[in-house]
Amino acid sequence: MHAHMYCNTKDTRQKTGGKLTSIEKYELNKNNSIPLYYQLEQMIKDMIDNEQLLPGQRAPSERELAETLGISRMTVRAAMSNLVADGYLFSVSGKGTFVASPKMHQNLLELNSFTEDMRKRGLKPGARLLEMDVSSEASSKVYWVLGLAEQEELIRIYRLRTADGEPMCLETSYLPRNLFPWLFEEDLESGSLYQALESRGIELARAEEQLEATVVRETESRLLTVPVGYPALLIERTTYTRGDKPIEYVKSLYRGDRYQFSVTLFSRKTKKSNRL
Ligand code: 16G
Repeated sequence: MHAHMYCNTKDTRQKTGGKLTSIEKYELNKNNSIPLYYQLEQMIKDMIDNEQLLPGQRAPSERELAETLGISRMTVRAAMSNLVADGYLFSVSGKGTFVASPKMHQNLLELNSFTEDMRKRGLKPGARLLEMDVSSEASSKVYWVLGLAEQEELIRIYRLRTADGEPMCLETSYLPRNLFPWLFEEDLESGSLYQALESRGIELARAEEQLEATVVRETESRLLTVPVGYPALLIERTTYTRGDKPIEYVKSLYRGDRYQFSVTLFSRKTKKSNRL
């Protein structure tokens, strides 16, 4: 049974002769101030969470939803297109709308490499090395963050990261060249940058990250295989060694439809008291 702000469950067993289909269990609340398209979005997200709709399964059609819930097709269309834009559904032209795979859930408290992160999920990590060069023209911020003078050389690594072959994010990493001259010999397509660093005795201790909402631009759209203007998350990371030396500055553009980030927050009082 569900109890939601947007819909009440309705027992239609009498009407359907004992069969209770998933949409028929729901009823949108037409008298409250929450727009119907929004209520419908929540309802479909809920059906996905409850596994009434499974990844790869066809979503109920526009007509079916409109008729069963007694709302206009325009309202259904608005909800469905928002769910597509947010990555919960995807449409295949001529075939219909389907439920997307769940978003990647990344815990912001762990310092993981992309490779580790994908392996933990049982996915095959991959990379396409788009560019790798020695750069002396990065923005002043990069030099400042890495504690370098502006004439010093940086190694710039631009990679498209994939999970089971599907593009996930675009990453541009900068590392001081004088510390890692051997990096050019590493295989950064099938291998891991962090593993390469660790195998040379460089222990990564912490990273500082900033997250920002953005949209996908043209070149990125081709590489990430999503339309221009698609929602994305821009993450800037500075990674520090055990000796607290900043050794990596990365800008990553994650597909907004495939990622979800989470963090656990503690109350300031938690440390002082263990009371419930
Ligand atoms: C993650 C890191 C990135 C690092 C990469 C190393 C974020 C936002 N970024 O993608 O800073 O360079 O892992 O991955 O988490 P690799 O060891 O698989 O090459």
